[in-house]
Amino acid sequence: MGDGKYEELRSAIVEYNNELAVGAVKAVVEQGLDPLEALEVMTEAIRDIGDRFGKGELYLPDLIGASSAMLSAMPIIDEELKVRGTKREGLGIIVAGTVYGDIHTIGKTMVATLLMAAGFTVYDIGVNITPEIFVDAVRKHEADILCMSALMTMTAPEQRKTIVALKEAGIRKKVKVMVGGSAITQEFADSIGADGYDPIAPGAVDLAKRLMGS
Ligand code: B12
Repeated sequence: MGDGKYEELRSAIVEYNNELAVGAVKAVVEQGLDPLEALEVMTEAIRDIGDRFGKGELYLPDLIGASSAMLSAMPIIDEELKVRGTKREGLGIIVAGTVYGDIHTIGKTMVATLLMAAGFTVYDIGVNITPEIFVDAVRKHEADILCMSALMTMTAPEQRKTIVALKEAGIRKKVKVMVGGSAITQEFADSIGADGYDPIAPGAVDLAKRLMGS
């Protein structure tokens, strides 16, 4: 993949340029190139950024910028995969979001980005997400894991409500639930019947792998 076909796409991620990322992925599709290769290029670029963040060479805004560029291009890749009838190989499908009443996005975006970089397919559905919207997203994307973030003591109970909503929708057994955010503790996670908790984003990746049995 070092033959330059995807150079613009790579640049879009490392330059945190959402518009360029969308344009580059559209060009990939128009040229009939492989959307899975494009995804791999973006994943490699974001992995580099994640590594440099880990070494202290880059900072949180870099991680968020790269993640935002990748996320803006993802719907086009997904659409093309659907058209081609291709199933994306990967570690698993994850729906991620911050709970209802809570607009803190940074930690959730970090977790989503690191999960993506690790090879999971991640649908980051944003912040202020109601239990109903979480349930719909889990159904729509046939998620293996639901990843919920909550930063405030006032919003932490929304994670419990979402787990109840998954049960009521009859899909609790089909999806693993992992929870986090600075308002959450292991004790709380256990008390609401979550499948896993971790206090830090890199731990979230190991946790997701464990939940997938890999
Ligand atoms: C930045 C910030 C904001 C920004 C958010 C910007 C944005 N777009 O995200 C703004 C200014 C908008 C904001 C608003 C508010 N905030 Co604020 N905010 C913060 C602050 C300073 C940092 C949060 C943050 O981004 N941390 C960095 C990230 C990387 O950490 P993190 O989210 O915890 O995520 C890490 C882990 O928790 C984990 N993780 C996260 N999610 C998940 C999920 C899973 C599954 C796993 C495994 C792990 C995991 O991985 C991440 C990386 O290690 C905190 C202070 C603090 N100590 O947390 C207050 C804080 C969270 N805010 C607080 C409050 C009260 C508010 C407001 C109500 C203030 C107000 N009066 O308006 C509003 C709430 C608005 C709303 N409805 O949500 C309180 C909450 C108190 C509480 N315990 O309930 C805090 C703790 C500040 C304080 N000490 O009072 N806030």
